[in-house]
Amino acid sequence: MHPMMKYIREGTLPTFYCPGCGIGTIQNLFFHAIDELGRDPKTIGVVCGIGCSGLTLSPFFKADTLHTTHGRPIAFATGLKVARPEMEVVVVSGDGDLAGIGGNHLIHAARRNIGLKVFCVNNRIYGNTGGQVAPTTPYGVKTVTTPYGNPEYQFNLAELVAAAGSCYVARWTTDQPVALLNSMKKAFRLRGFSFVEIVSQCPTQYGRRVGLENPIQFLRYFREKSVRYQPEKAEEIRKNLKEDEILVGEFIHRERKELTENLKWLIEEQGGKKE
Ligand SMILES: Cc1ncc(C[n+]2csc(CCOP(=O)(O)OP(=O)(O)O)c2C)c(N)n1
Ligand SMILES: [Mg+2]
Repeated sequence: MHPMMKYIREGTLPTFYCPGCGIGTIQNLFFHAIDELGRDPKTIGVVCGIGCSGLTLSPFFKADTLHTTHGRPIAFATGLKVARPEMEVVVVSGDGDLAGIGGNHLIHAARRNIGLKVFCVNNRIYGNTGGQVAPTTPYGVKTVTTPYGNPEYQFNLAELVAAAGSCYVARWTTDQPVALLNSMKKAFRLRGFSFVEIVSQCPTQYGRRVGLENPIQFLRYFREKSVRYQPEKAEEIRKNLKEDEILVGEFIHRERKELTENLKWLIEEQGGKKE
């Protein structure tokens, strides 16, 4: 038996993903991350949104997985973390779910520094619903809803969440599995809000519209276009970054007191006091 099968809920394989989808790599890395950390799935609560990426861990992961509504996994996860602060609460969902309809929840969770581990699968499109434009779709790309090319500019998710106050922010593509695995593990070790943006290939809905319908070719594209972030050269790297290049690396790693710790202090230390 495959060593990761112990984490898979019976009857859920094979997955329903298109051939060459990046989500398989992400599932594999997630299971390796908890395995290497020796985590008991009973201590992890997973909250999922709607979309192909929203299904990364639900129904597959044999743990408490809460499948919620489109755009709302962070809101549900906030409730879970506040009610059960000892749980490690993980949110896995897509760019459309977390940054489109759910964008406000994302930035406020980062600002509050609630201890969620958010893994955002950014395939730059609404994949599940047939390839509509997302707030992460690059300028000029043709989608179902932008047949003449996207007239808008995309969000830089990692920088958005870093500016909002996240304790840990990293971005990798599915072509950097070891670095991505390490970032997932780091997110598990940290108490505060952690955000890992995973730029992933969607050969079916995104790739075929930009000439990357072959998944191998897609991964090669990620390799060629990835530029490694170095904090000591941040300004120079950002200045020289081309429109189509992908800045990858760890952008933020800082400690701040986490929201449920602040709430505990409020209840225990201040709860009995009255003005
Ligand atoms: C309130 C609501 N609006 C719209 C939808 C339709 N819908 C389902 S998934 C989705 C987009 C998902 O995109 P993303 O989060 O990027 O996931 P992907 O499928 O690309 O992995 C949309 C618009 C919905 N289910 N609920
Ligand atoms: Mg998407």
